[in-house]
Amino acid sequence: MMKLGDAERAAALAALPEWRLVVGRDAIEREFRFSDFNAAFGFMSRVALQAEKLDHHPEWSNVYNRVHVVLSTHDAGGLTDKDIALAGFMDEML
Ligand code: H2B
Repeated sequence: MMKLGDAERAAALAALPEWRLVVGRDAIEREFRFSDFNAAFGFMSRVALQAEKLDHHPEWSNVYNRVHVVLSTHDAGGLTDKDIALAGFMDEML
């Protein structure tokens, strides 16, 4: 699996305006906010099923109605198209 090059990275991030690069690490992050815990956990459940299907898993944490997500491909040591695909899926789930 190949890490994204500079041009691919710029194009991918332009298409994911709610996501930003993590400082000091080759990863992207986004904070999701929901109406309540039930909505947040429902989102996490749908993403979890997709993550298993893709065999690609988020680093995330949940506090009540907030879900903080970091995506990076551990096997590649940085951002790959798998992270971009999972970020896109999460955005579509809203
Ligand atoms: N998720 C993420 N984010 N990065 C990986 O490199 C990764 C993963 N690798 N999920 C998968 C699982 C790997 O460990 C299994 C064995 O396929």
